[in-house]
Amino acid sequence: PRSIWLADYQPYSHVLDKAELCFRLAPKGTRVSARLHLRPSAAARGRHVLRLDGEALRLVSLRLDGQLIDLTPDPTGLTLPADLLPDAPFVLETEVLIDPVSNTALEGLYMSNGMYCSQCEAQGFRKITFWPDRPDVMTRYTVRIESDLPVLLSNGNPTASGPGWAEWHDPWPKPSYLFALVAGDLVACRDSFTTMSGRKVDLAIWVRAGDESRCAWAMDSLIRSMKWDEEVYGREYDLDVFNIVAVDDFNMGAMENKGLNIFNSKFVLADAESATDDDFARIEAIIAHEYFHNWTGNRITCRDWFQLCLKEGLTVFRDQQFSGDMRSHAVKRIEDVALLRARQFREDQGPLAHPVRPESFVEINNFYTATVYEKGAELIAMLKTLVGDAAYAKALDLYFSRHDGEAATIEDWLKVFEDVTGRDLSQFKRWYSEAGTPRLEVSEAWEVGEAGEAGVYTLSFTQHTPPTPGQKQKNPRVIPIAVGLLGPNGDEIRPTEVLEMTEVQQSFRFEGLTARPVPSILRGFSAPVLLARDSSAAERAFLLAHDTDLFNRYEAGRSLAREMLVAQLTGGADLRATWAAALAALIRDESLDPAFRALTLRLPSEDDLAQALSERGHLPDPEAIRSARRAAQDLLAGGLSADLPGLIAGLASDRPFLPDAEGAGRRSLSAGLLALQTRLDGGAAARQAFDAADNMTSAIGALTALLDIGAGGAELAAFAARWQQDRNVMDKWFMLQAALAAPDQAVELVAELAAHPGFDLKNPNRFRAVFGGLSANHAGFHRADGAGYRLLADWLIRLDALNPQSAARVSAAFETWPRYDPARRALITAELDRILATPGLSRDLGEMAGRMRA
Ligand code: DPP
Ligand code: ZN
Repeated sequence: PRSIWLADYQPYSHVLDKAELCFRLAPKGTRVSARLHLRPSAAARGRHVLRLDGEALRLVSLRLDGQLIDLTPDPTGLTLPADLLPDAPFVLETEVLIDPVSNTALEGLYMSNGMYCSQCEAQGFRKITFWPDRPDVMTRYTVRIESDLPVLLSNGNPTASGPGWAEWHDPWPKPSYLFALVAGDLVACRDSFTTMSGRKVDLAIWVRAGDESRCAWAMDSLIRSMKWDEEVYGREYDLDVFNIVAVDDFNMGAMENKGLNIFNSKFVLADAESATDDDFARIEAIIAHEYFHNWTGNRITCRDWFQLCLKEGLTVFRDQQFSGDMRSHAVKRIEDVALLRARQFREDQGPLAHPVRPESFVEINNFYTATVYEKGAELIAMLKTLVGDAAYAKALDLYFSRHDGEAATIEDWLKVFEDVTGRDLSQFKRWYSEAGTPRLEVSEAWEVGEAGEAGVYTLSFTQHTPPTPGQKQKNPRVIPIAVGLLGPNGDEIRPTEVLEMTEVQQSFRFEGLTARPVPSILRGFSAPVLLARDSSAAERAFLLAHDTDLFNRYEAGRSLAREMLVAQLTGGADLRATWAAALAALIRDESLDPAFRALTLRLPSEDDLAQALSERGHLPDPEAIRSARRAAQDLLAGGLSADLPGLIAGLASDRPFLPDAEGAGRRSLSAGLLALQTRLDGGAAARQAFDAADNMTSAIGALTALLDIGAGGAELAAFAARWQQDRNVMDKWFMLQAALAAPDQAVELVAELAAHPGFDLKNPNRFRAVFGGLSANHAGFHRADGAGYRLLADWLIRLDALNPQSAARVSAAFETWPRYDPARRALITAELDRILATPGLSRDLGEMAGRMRA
């Protein structure tokens, strides 16, 4: 398959002035009629061929200005020769037949539990009808749907309906990837929102009968999102209705189609009994994310798919700001950075590393990555840090006014910041074009003053970015480094200041100090870099106790735990006592937010440790990592044994469950402590907690603690008996078992779960629960005989035949292979080769396996 290059971008030959679509829905033969009002673009005047994309379509008829024409499509579309086309506006009418029932790829129009549903991002619309399926071709759509199903939805505003039909008109020009259609037997949870200019918007969340009681949180989140975007970004909603639909079979989390967001049901439905605090937080964030796309993505869209980060990085940044405002900024930042490191840093260090704005792709679906999304959001955060809040706000206002209704680029985005601030951002732009995580080394110097005089403290930084696939040479980046200084007694003696590094090597002096300070570097994680600093365990413990920047306080604990474990695994100094004492003090400190304590209590994951070892040039041994990590948990549990029952009891509450940040924090710390207690009491407390749980968070916390010590059989059975009819809840049951099975049992257990009657290869959530669970089980997946690799490859090949996009996504479990020992490397690459040799392999999985193998 061919690579597509950013450098080859060409504007489209024609302008699409408006379009009318009619869908006559039938499960195996849906008839789609399209009328495209086209004219040659100014640049292409003087006749040009017209190329329309189209895949898996049966062309019934094609008419040009009413005249039937006889053309045969090729496998990827239809070309109308130049001599057929007028050099003036014309109307092209097509009629095609499509087969939603057979569409297991879940791209285009498909069926899920008797409901018709569409997914068009990135290139699904070409599976619905012949079309210029590219984001820079925007037009106004009128849609008619004919079906006996009671609920018929599309984008924009409803204009007319009758028995068996409905019509919709979207007044806002949009690219085809934002098209949506839903038809089904659905019920609505309704509310309304009055916008800042006083327009009333009807809100509806459409679900299956029986799920109405689980929509309240999503609706509440939607209303808060609409209000927040008005208050913080001045963005008002622009249609009479806003519809959300929940669907069980969905490749992504959710989709921001104009006025008709479609959601994976697990990111909509929630109540205390069936959803955890994490689910509630994720629903709030994703509802906000998709809503925020209405301006950052829909009103201003992307010129081409290389600009994906333009809408995704910015919208992730906006949803992170929103969640921080709704909850705790420090806690949210800690969680976001943990995710960035676990997924994006991992991606950057392996064969799938790519720039935030890639230069080429074979299948764009393979670039909906942590790099484009999460690192893309970090770039926005850095820009905001560099220019300041006021200039950021001005730049965004200019972006919205200058580019409303356009398909824009990263160049356009950076230009508004340059115009507002007068800064030259050409060096900053390297963050978009160069892949890889810069490594920032720090050294320090202290010059004591003469008697009675102040001393000078100097921080020196060196940046280096290792080569990534296709990019050997790296250039120095602009790195905002937020630094504060603490005095020997723990008081802050210099508040946070942002140092702006632009060179390979740079020093910064702090004058007028009376004693040697302790530096708190990269506060708030002010840049997505790897901070390499040889500081002592004592200094990390000091910062864990005193840092006034909560993120760096957490970071001190995390790095202390990591250094302690790395030392255990590589024969370094024994730091366990320092670590355990520092952490125990923090856990007992009831003046600290429980959510913060819960995050700091969490040890680096086994995968994090494998990454840390590999960064230092060691081969990670999955079994040894697991043992060292568990031994550390035992040590901590032992040290806290007298306090645990009291601490846990102190966190209990008689109030009914509320999914707020305060309650979530308490439950999170309680679950962390219960996991430690379970290592001491064989599961007695956890069993009690499971039986007493009146909400899903507490039940899952207890079950996790039990499974982690190899217990929990009875609880698993009880859980399944209660929830077997609930797809989303049962995903947790599948996932937890796979992720927490003992390493020597994980592969067999996962094979059994895949043979379970509840396993459904057509449901992406269930596949991810089972096989994402397997790859999250670090020691189990990396079993020395390669059985884990073999099992995953077998199932990826099977899934690929049905759903290439999901298969490709899960295949990234193999991306870490270069870290491991030669035997494991050989086993993984052999599985990648086996995948590559599969006849009929998809472009999606083929590109992923090929890049991992290159
Ligand atoms: N639905 C995905 C998202 O919102 C892709 N746009 O990020
Ligand atoms: Zn998005």
